[in-house]
Amino acid sequence: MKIQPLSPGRIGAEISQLDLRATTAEDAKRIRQAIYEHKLVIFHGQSPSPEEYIEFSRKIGRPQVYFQQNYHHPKYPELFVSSNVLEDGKKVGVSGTGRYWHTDYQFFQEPLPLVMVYPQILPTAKRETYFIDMQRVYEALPAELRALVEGRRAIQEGKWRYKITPEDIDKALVDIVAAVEKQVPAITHPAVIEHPLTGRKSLYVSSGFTTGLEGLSHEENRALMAKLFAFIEQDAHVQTYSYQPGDILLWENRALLHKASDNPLGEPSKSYRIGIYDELPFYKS
Ligand code: AKG
Repeated sequence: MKIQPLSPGRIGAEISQLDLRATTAEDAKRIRQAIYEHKLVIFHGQSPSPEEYIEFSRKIGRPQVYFQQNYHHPKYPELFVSSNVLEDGKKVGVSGTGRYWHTDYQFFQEPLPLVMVYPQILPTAKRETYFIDMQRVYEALPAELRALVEGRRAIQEGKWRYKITPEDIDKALVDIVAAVEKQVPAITHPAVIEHPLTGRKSLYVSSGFTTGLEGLSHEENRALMAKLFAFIEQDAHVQTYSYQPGDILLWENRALLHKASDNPLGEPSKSYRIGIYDELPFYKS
């Protein structure tokens, strides 16, 4: 197995000379080290079956079963399915996920440390994932913004990203929102987190889930969030990955924000995602 960092300044490393199906315990250990070091690892030319893909995730950590069932593959609950392709005339998973800046499960007390994406059907127009390195963003944060976030807790809310399901038909929006709020109430995490192994600090906010900082007024938060997200999401911070058939990406949510590309022509698109717990605290407390 060979680990080759991308060119200087780029996030990630390519891992070659490995068939994921034959990953040994020693390979898995090196892959995990590479994730903590490079934040993103890229495998090319892979073709594991769903069972083999899940088996690989078990070598890296503990695969997650997503909290909402409508995202699950009907046979393999560990597979979070993003697909607009009917199978046997039936909808499978959710058609298009994560098309906004976020980091997975940020609105849970226990966020998801690692995530892996394996596209099954690539639309021809584009299939990309965009990344922002929040460790570098933290280091580059202007002093004025840094002073505002340092030592504060950020409010994280998942409810605005809830996807309407067939069971919601005939329900009032106010009742749907109340039910989602009950399931995923707003929570807080430190606005700046420290990596449990490397000690590197990340700015842990996203325009997808973060609605403000605790202790600030609504108006102060509106102004601050607009400034923060404009700084974070500037083009110079964004790295694009364009998928080729057989690619699998695995990255660390402690360090990176990500966003999936949209599908402008509505072409067939399908991906299997697996969230992975690495059994480390998400951040140093
Ligand atoms: C998500 O499902 O949360 C994602 O962001 C997936 C990213 C991708 O599929 O490109």
